[in-house]
Amino acid sequence: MNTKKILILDTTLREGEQASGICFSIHEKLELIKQLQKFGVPHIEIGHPGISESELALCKTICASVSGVDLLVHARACEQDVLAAIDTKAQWVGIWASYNDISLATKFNNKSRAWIKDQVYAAILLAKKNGLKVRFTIEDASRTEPHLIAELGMIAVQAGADRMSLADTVGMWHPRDCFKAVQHAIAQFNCEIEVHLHNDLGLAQANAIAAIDAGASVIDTSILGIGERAGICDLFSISATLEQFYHQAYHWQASQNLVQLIQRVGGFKCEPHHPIVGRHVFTHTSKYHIKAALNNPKAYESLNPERYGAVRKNILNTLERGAQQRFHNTLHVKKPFVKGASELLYHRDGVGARWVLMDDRIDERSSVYIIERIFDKDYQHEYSPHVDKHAHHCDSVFAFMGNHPDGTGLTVSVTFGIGDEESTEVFSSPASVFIPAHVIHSYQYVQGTGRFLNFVLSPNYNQSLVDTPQAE
Ligand code: HCA
Ligand code: CU
Repeated sequence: MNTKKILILDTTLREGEQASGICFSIHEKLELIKQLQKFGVPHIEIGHPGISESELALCKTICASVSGVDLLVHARACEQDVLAAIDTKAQWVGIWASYNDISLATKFNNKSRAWIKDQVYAAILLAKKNGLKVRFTIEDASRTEPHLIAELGMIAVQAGADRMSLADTVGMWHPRDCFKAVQHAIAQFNCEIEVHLHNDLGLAQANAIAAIDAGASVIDTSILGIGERAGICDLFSISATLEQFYHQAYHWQASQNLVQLIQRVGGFKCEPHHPIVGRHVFTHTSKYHIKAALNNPKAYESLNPERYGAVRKNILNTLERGAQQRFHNTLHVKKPFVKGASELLYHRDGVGARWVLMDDRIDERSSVYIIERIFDKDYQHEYSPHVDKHAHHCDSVFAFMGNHPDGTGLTVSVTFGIGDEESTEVFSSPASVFIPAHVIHSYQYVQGTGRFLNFVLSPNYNQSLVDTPQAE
């Protein structure tokens, strides 16, 4: 059995942010790092400082305020990106380049391999001269011929790279081929080997295990596997597997906090059947299973829920086929309530009454927040704005309905964006406005009577809020 230390490098903050619709604020990145550290992740990739001044500032702040974990920043093989990486004071820079024909044609404007080699050599040298540890990634390694991997890898080693990473950028490796590529790399490069594996075929973790068996010692993960397209290896599944088969240990009491946090700041839900951390993965449901598991849980369990801070449940599936029964068991009629703005960030009590129609207080199972504001008389003259600009991690909707039978009767304005990008539009009801996640917005009552409905795809309004620039 392999007893050497396998390092998890979590890249939720860089790769994870390349998942559709995800963009973390600085506070969220810091909170994610804190929780990842509690779980026992020793190495964290935090972002790509070369892409903009604001990204650089963000990485600098993180490096200045985080300790006890090795931080890595991502950089293309060019001077500008490496200088930005040096500026952040991170311990590690992850420099990357691709080298196969399709990359030359689509990413490098048909530049020559000699040119790429020069870029890589100079970038690594610059980073090393400035005291950084260097991971060099061969992007798209899975579609790169072995002799090309060897050629570019040797340049990186000669320039002083401390670790070589092979990326299955498009998620097409068979574990057998991944094994071979890592084996070659170990033989050729005489340094630590890392793997970055995309999950397009659902094989990311199988490839990770093949890579470890071939000698790789660093595995890239993200929380729940988020990343470009189908994402990469999931932190929890990999950690549990490393515990089970490779003598590693993690602090599972921190896992549910991580799940809650990524759901909130990522604006998505963990699948109930997600390995280790999903809410149904330690529940036995069929009669036969429950009976045996009551005798001895091992009858139907390979993993002990206690190890993962979870609780075993036996919930007999009494549902009969068809919706009737299902609704009967789960439907509860609850009372909405009137509530002032005091409970909401960025709000003040403006004109009109405000009802909470649904949230996690009305029904703890709710996945939506709905409020209604009723303008029962014309408030034109006493109007004062009652909501500042804000943004949610999730999509939301404004709906305006006037009191006339055809929905007319209410005039409002909606503002999107901030600074130079701000725009305001005044319009008459009936009107519905879809607000994508992360778009900064607010609305104002102008005149008339009617009602305003706000649907937010989160069970809790305050938790759905992104830290907006004005709020910092
Ligand atoms: C990217 C591609 C990458 C890089 C991996 C790495 C990949 O930059 O978006 O530098 O370790 O999958 O190849 O994520
Ligand atoms: Cu990637």
